[in-house]
Amino acid sequence: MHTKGDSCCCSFEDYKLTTEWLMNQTSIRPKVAVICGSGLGLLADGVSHKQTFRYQDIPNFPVSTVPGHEGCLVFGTIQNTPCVFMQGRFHLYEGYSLCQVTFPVRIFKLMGVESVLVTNASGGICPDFKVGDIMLIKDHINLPGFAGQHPLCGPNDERFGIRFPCMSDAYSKELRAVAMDVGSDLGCGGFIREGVYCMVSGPNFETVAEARMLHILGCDSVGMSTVPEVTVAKHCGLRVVGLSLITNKVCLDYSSEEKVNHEEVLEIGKMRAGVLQKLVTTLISHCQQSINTH
Ligand SMILES: *[C@@H]1O[C@H](CO)[C@@H](O)[C@H](O)[C@H]1NC(C)=O
Ligand SMILES: CC(=O)N[C@H]1CO[C@H](CO)[C@@H](O)[C@@H]1O
Repeated sequence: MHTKGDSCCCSFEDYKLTTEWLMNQTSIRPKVAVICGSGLGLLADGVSHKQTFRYQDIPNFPVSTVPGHEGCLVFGTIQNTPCVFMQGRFHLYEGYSLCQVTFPVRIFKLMGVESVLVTNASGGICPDFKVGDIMLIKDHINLPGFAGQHPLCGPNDERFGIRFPCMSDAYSKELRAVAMDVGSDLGCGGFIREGVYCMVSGPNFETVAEARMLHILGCDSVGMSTVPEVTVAKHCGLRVVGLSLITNKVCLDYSSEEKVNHEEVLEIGKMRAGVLQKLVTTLISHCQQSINTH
């Protein structure tokens, strides 16, 4: 068992116990897991045969503390595809260790999940991006990882994956293409983009100088999540697709009077909730089909 702020890793037995507990409580065997970002918890509303577990009731699960993050695992089916939604995730800035942040991903793996869909709100750095754009994550920069804050540091458990995993293709090219097609079919081609997501630890938003640095480094958007979960998912062989909703423009200019705030992030999340829900729903069934045809 882990405590908040502790850097300890969970043992395989901890992951197994949580998995077994959940599999005892639900007969749903999810194939797709969706991690819902800030203000995007409503994505689980379209689920049938819904079964909800509060994080606090699940053995070993960390508990979420951010407003707008509900803190539940929702099991159910979407167009006959069994899936699990994580409503509310764990952030480094809350004081969780990266083992805790990524704990649910390994539970998903042990439950038989094959694809993970991550969503997040992020700040747009690419000057062409507009508020409300949906960015398909093509690649990422793990800035905390550069400084040793990496979820795979420590003894490697081969039951999950190899010591030195490849990260150059973390975001499934195939699923990105599917997402692009689905997006245009839904008539949102105009605001679906592709780009590089950069993770910072937060909790403060970037300074102007930091934002300029990220721009120079090739980042198209910046946020405080997603990368640890994706890294652990890729390590254990899960397919990943990442959608980042651009909820604000990061300020690259000292003369600008605009200030970003958390309420704004939640507001834009609500505005695009409908479109994102359709996109996610359609993607889920495509994830499943493309696995079945492999
Ligand atoms: C799951 O159910 C089995 C059979 O009832 C029981 O033996 C086991 O202790 C349960 N495991 C957990 C973690 O609840
Ligand atoms: C869910 C999540 O991690 N959201 C974060 C994504 O990035 C924005 C912008 O930096 C943060 O405010 C959110 O907390």
